Amino acid sequence: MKSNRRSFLRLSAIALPFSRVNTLFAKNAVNKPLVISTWDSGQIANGAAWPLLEKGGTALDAVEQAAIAIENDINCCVGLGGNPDRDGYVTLDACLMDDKANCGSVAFLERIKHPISVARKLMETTPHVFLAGVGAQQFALANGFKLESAKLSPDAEKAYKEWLKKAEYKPVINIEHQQSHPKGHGPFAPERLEDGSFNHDTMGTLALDAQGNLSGMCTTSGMGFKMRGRVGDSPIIGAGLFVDNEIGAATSSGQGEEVIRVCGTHLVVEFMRSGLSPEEACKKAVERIVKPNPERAKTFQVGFIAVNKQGQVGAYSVQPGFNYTVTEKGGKGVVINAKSHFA
Ligand code: SD4
Repeated sequence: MKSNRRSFLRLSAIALPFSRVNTLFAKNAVNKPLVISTWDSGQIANGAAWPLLEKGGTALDAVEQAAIAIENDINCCVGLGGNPDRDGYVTLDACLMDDKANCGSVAFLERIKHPISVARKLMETTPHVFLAGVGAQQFALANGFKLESAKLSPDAEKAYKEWLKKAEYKPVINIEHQQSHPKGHGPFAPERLEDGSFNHDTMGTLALDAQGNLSGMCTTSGMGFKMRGRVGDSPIIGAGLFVDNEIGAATSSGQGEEVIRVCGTHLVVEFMRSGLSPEEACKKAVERIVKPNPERAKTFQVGFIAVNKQGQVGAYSVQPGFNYTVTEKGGKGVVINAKSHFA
């Protein structure tokens, strides 16, 4: 199934101003169950998570189902249908974390349809937290996951061919140290796609279940046309995802390098621990990212979403254009535009 997620979901969602939604939430001492996901494509993720949450299922099962749904969808930025790296291979990163600080991650995983379920298997059946590359694939195959074709989805193939026309990669010693580039975020991948949209749409989902427990997941094919072997924030616990069942949970989307630098989602949760609301905590984490180089920050996007133990939600991003989807009582997803650092 191919979907132009942004346009389809915008039509199918009701956009409410953030302040109104938060007021609704604030009336309830604990607003549960609920599920929130990055972007308006969070409708797909939340739509898969909600039936479980509504029936009293666990937040962990709900976020895994959210990931599976979006990994099944053909889109630019999650799952095997996503854009490849600059050598033409789709490489997937995913992680999840539950209410007991159990976590599992996989990175640079190829030809496996549901990296999230490999991450969960790793979490539940081994003493380890993180597997990468060939080892992650071997682990998946040994556990019954099927090796999928390496063929690109038609959209990804088209986008890759387009990108190849202008790709100007030349191996340069220490190129990894360059932070700015006229074309966007470093020489590794374009900051924006041909149509002008930002080159990312990672799916991060956070759920608070009826028992009041939190879990989260993050799944992505990473930045399109990235360097081979490059891993972003998404599978890194504390960067792309963090859950502390006493406090809250956060996940991120955008330019992963910037999130890794500040241990972004761990920072958001720690700001909530100090008493900030989810939105305030996300804002402070964005400010931490922007502060070292405000000029450079004008060239990239990072967005955080967060939920606290009371079921209040919030988000903040570097650039305008970031949004997220909240599904709670009634099961209808609401898309909310995040406030941003730059106008
Ligand atoms: C990454 N955070 O790999 C991800 C990018 C993203 O869809 O948002 N991709 O850095």
